[in-house]
Amino acid sequence: MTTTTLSRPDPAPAAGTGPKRVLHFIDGAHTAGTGERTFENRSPADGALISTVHEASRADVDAAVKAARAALKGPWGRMTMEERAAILHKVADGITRRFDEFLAAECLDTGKPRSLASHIDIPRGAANFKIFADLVKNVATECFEMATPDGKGAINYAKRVPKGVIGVISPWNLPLLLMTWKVGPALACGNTVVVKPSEETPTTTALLGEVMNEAGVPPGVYNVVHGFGPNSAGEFLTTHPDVDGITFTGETRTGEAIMKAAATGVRAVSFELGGKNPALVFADCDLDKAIEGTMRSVFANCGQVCLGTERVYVERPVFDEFVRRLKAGAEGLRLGRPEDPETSLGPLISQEHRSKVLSYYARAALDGATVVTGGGIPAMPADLQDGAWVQPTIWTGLSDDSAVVREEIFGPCCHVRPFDTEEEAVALANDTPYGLAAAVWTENLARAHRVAGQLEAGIVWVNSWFLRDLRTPFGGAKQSGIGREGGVHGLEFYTELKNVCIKL
Ligand code: NAD
Ligand code: 6OD
Repeated sequence: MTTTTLSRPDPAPAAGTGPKRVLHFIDGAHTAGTGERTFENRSPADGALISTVHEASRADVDAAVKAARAALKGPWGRMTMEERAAILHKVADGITRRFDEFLAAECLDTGKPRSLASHIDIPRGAANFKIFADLVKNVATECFEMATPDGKGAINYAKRVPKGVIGVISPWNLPLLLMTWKVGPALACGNTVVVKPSEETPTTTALLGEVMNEAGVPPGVYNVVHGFGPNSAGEFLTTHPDVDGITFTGETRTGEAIMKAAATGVRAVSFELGGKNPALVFADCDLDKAIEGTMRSVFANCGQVCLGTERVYVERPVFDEFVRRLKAGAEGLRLGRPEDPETSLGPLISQEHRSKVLSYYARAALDGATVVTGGGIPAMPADLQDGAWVQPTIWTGLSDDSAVVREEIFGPCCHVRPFDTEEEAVALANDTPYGLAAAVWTENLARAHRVAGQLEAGIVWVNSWFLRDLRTPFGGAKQSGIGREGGVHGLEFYTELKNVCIKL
């Protein structure tokens, strides 16, 4: 393996310097690895080449896992919880100190508006380390005293120990946020990690390696390998026999493939998967709030949020007004470059994803939808012609069994359908194989409790969206996930519970 002395891959090439290389981060150093293949990272906004990314070979993944194993047994494993927590606070501070670099890198890779990433992605990247560093220090375990025949008794107490080397596979929609959402608790619990970020968004994982070194995280605790899924870094990592657990965020179908890989060696998995999330808008809601929240839940991050709304059910008396106002909101969105403060909607992540989203736009027309607004490719200025732009889109009139209403699209679009009774609304919302999130808009407190209790979802928002205390459980029901991360709930995956029985 060739280890370069490159201090870091510059995520935002300065004007005139051209695209950079993004390397793996193994055992505390950026490295090109042994893999002979590279791939291009292109801007979704204008198609320009951002960087050339090295693709990990099986040997590179093996080197990363070995480094993680050595660090687990070595310095990281020997530290006290307090020492590890103090270092993770420094990691969070390092992200905050280099906020602008992270922001530029994330916006370049994803095309998302700076206004969004500066409020959500980067602050949460830092918070994900602090919250779990603080949390693990306050977790109690159980203790039972028991009687024994000799009358002297015994004490049983449970102890949480790190699970080991954790494979982290993350998606492209909120790259730093979702990757650190796993790395934070994994490291706080004393594990070491090998991260395989999405091939679409490699840069902030590489930059985080720099921050880890600056914060004093020992080499080998945090490793990154780049590449794709099948027959590439993703598969090499999930099939590696020395990885103790795999935490994955991404599509449900990918989760199935990873679960098969994890079956060999009976490794634990934690999955945050896809969704087809409903919003229920009752006539007794505050319509201003419902419109504002639904606008965000449908169009934020160009609809590429797993928790986003793609199915809106509106009680008939307010249906026409709701559709009219949502249409006005969608048509008021400003598509543009991430750095333009006026931009409220960026592009989709790639041309490939745009083709998928546009295939649903075509399918909606074929299935007889009324296109309230959008439905195609927007006219963009000459310098953005090669970007992955789509129009924000609203449909009505589709049948409940249309693929557009049943399948996750992951684009800036939704179908709006009227309902007449609360019972009908709940049945429609639950008519999906997914169970990630739901939103309920009502001013009736009893109804809010009643409906939230019946919805089959990991999180139900009432009169809000994307609002969440990070100490709460996060995950999906049905095909939207396995397990819960967040708060103490993540400890079920990131630690092993050991019982110690002491005969007195
Ligand atoms: P994806 O499943 O295509 O890819 C996610 C990651 O898995 C990438 O790093 C990819 O390279 C890797 N991968 C793909 N095939 C693999 C394989 N066979 N073995 C190992 N790794 C493999 O998902 P995506 O397109 O990056 O993200 C969008 C999807 O993620 C949507 O379905 C969305 O709902 C879901 N998502 C869910 C949550 C959640 O919290 N539930 C959050 C964000 C995104
Ligand atoms: O907020 C989070 O912790 C989280 N996991 C959000 C997921 C968003 C999906 O795109």
